[in-house]
Amino acid sequence: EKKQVGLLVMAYGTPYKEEDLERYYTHIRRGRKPTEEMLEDLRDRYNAIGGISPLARITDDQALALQNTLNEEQDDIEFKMYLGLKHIEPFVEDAVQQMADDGITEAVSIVLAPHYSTYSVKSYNGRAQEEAEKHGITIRSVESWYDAPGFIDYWSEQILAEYEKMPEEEKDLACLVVSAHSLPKKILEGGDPYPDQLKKTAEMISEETGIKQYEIGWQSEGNTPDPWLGPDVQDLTRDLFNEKGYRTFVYAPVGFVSDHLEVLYDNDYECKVVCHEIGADYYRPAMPNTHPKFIRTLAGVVLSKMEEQV
Ligand code: FEC
Repeated sequence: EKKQVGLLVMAYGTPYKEEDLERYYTHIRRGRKPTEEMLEDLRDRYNAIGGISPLARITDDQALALQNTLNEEQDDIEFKMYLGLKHIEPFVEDAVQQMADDGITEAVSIVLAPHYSTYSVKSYNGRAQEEAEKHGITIRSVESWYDAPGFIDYWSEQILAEYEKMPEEEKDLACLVVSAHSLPKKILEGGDPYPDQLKKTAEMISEETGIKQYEIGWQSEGNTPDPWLGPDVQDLTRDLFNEKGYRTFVYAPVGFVSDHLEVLYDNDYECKVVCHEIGADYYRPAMPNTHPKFIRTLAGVVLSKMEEQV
């Protein structure tokens, strides 16, 4: 009889249908309702990518593929997957409650975001731990996997595939923009590792691909008065064009793992518009989604976590 272990897969969440938009946005804003104007602006962005985001389906597929890969790759444990979302149901707490109802006492968790920050991964893990304690469930939580070799390999291959499309003289004037979601600058006061982890991901990709012309950027910053981590990828694009003479930009939003609003709109629409305006070429490698190499990488990360002493 195999040991049963809960596999808590946590991710951001997205509206399932247009009517979910307001409560979803309100949850992201910690309970403060957005103004009609803010809501309209967000609705327009979703409409520009086809109405709703493909994220819900992709997240489901990733979580299921991860469970199946884990169960195929070893014989001692049967992993049973529970999906827990940050901003819409099934919430992280719902998933842990369901584990308790199913009699799970031991679990491992992973967030579908590679870099650790007090704003993102810490909050997912904290919510999971708090709920788990109520039910006497032990959860081993993966904190980050931004440097997992398979993850670096995935991006390196996809990025090189984009460079393959360019004639030699275009490559010489191309810049790789490695980015993650911006966060309020105040995270830096507490020594948050987020910016360093993004830098490390970029360095590892540069080493593996041999691409030396690369820059770090931040994207998708929120609509709040706080100062956010910069440079923003759009400003960065203009500056690099003007100051360094780059004529081609390859965007690698490595802080995300799926095709969703922040990539399909913020990169594929907004960055593309900037490139168009200045007369530069735009490339964006494919997101990991359920690519087998990516899912196997996550499975490896989960299995290493299981081997650690609790
Ligand atoms: O539906 C979709 O396809 C896109 C889902 C989506 C992902 C995502 C990832 C991250 N966010 C992070 C932080 C923040 C902070 C704020 C914020 C605001 C929004 C809004 C939408 C939204 N986020 Fe998000 N984010 C996604 C969607 N995010 C919609 C609200 C409109 C807007 O500001 O654009 C600002 C909160 C505030 O206003 O106070 C902070 C981080 C990630 C990457 C890590 C992760 O996936 O957890 C960090 C996907």
